[in-house]
Amino acid sequence: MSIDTSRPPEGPAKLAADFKPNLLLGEHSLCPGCGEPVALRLLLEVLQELEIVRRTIGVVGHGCYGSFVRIMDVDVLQCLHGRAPSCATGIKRVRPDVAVFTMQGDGDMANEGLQEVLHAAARGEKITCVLLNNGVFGDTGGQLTATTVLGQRTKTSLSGRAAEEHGYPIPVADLVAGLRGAAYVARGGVGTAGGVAQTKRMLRRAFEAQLSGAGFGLVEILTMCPTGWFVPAGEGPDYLGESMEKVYPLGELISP
Ligand SMILES: Cc1ncc(C[n+]2csc(CCOP(=O)(O)OP(=O)(O)O)c2C)c(N)n1
Ligand code: SF4
Ligand SMILES: [Mg+2]
Repeated sequence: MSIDTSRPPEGPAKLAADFKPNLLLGEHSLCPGCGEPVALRLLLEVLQELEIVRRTIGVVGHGCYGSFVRIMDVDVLQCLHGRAPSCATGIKRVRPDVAVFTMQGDGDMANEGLQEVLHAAARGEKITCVLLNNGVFGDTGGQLTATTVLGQRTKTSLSGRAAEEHGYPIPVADLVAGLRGAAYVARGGVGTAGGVAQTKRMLRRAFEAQLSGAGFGLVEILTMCPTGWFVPAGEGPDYLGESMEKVYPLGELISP
């Protein structure tokens, strides 16, 4: 099918055209229906709207989102799996004038480096951690992570996660919200239009909390991984709502 580019686009195509991705250097290479590019877009929009693009440094972990370092026009470094909050701590302490964020998956943050984010929050580091939670190690083929919900099928729990065998899922945002040094903690999701708008507001508030010196911020974002979930791309948002959102309710847990 050929696309008539002489006419203004409608609907979702218009939404995409209206976005002036001057912070995006190219197309992402993630799967159709993946939620992580949506989260990236929200993050970039917030940096633009707060006018802090040129004084922001990101620290990216390892997962499918790791490839974003090639297409985002923001200063970023990629660190060892799970270690982003410590790298971000170092950057922020040396450069307190910049805004520092991490972008990590659930495998990266909750499996490989849970102590990192907990200690950074307990220390009250003035950084913003962004957790892209899809309940699987997406990049390595869809294995179970610490956030996989009970009953969820993954490559390493083909009959569904069972508490007796695999233990219970870890609610990262709830853990962090219980620590004194945390100033802003919220959980959003990109499975619905309302969730996308809410998540963007959360990201904005988290950066505002950092910029005002209030303390540590975490925004957990539930993202679709249709490939790892064994569902067609178009069914990812429904699956997200029926599985993960039931276990991980959306909303702000603490705010300044
Ligand atoms: C120390 C170490 N262990 C394991 C790996 C392999 N590895 C690379 S990406 C990845 C999956 C990350 O999953 P997640 O953070 O949830 O991101 P997603 O791919 O789901 O977006 C793993 C296990 C690695 N690179 N380094
Ligand atoms: S495997 Fe999952 S997280 Fe990775 S790009 Fe595909 S849909 Fe996204
Ligand atoms: Mg993951």
